[in-house]
Amino acid sequence: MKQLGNATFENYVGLEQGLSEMAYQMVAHVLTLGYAVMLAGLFYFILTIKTVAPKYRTSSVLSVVVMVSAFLLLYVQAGNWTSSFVFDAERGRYFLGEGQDLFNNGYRYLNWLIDVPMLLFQILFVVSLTKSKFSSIRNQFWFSGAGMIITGYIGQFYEVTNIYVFAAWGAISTLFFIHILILMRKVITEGKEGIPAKAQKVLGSIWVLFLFSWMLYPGAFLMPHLGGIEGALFNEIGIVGRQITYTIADVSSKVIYGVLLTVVARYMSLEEGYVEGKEA
Ligand code: RET
Repeated sequence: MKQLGNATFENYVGLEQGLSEMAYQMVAHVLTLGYAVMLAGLFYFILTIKTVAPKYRTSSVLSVVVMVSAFLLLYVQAGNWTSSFVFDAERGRYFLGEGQDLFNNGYRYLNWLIDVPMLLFQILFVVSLTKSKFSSIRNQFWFSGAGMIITGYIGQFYEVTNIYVFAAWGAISTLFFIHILILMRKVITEGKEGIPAKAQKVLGSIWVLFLFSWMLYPGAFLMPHLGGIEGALFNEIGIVGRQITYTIADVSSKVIYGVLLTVVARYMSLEEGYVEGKEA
């Protein structure tokens, strides 16, 4: 019998049922789409930096940091996928390759360890807090951001071998997540005070986008058990579903979020009389 240790469910499916051509390719393609979008976003944030007043530019710089790290890690994640599974012509399916690396989503988690604090920090350079202290919110964002990711990272190793350990780490991670949601709501509510109506509207959309996109991550974490424990999604549908979910979440929480923050900063810059190219 083969021993897969703490491998994630993708490997168990790849060992026993194998993957169809369509499932294997859809994952390869969606991972490639993910890093391609990050590269495109990188250019967007560099090229639009001068459309906002200097005090808002740290937000664009942080988006650049996020794009570079996400591009590299998603590129490696895609390589991990294509090297883990090998096509078996006799059975007409892809199976876990003999002597190859196993597949693990850990690259993503370590990417989030950089990106989550950056994304949370970023909004503080666009909005002005009316009651809360910048340093206090920043430190709480970083503390809970890192806590959420590290506990989730440990948990994901147990998704097949020990569902209780998996659930326990997931629950601790969720507590940090709730703390982040409360903080973000506060930041957006305070940030809306006294800014132009158009900017207020976009900030409102940022809150909705934030809620939607960040909730997708725990969904993808739970994916193999969403159709019942080792149930209806413990197969290639769950595998493809997980990578599509992660990709939608990544594009929304990093790229679209950054674009919307640039739009808010642009409205505020115009309101403050900033004219592109005419800097003091
Ligand atoms: C985990 C573990 C299970 C419980 C929860 C999680 C939340 C993850 C989140 C990740 C956000 C990542 C982002 C990355 C952008 O680069 C860790 C899956 C609640 C919310 C925004």
